[in-house]
Amino acid sequence: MSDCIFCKIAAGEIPSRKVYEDGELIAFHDVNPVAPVHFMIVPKEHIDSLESCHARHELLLGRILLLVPVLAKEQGLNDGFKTVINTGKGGGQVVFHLHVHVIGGGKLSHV
Ligand code: IU
Repeated sequence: MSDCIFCKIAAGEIPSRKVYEDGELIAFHDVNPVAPVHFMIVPKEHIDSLESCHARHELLLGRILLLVPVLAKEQGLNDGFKTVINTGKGGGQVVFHLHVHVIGGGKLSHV
């Protein structure tokens, strides 16, 4: 999507503090972190939200979730972390390109 900020970040058109990249996924630090470590994992394919995922995204979603603990460890989160997917306006989603937040390194709210 041409007007999607995360598509532009994924395409390298807008800079980000990248923590990981492969052919399908990119991970970068949140510009407005809510904890000492706060990054997100984003598919390069534009998918609006978790609600827009289909069976064909099963492998992609699995890859994202399996990458979470790997990158969390690399970012020094050895004592656990929180993983959040905001979905839809009612779920607090602001950027409508699927992303998984990984948050840790400080005192976190429950849920
Ligand atoms: P949400 O799950 O859609 O509510 O979260 C969007 C996040 O994207 C939010 O934490 C923003 O700080 C973050 N973000 C960013 O890291 N870089 C950007 O250019 C923009 C938003 I716009």
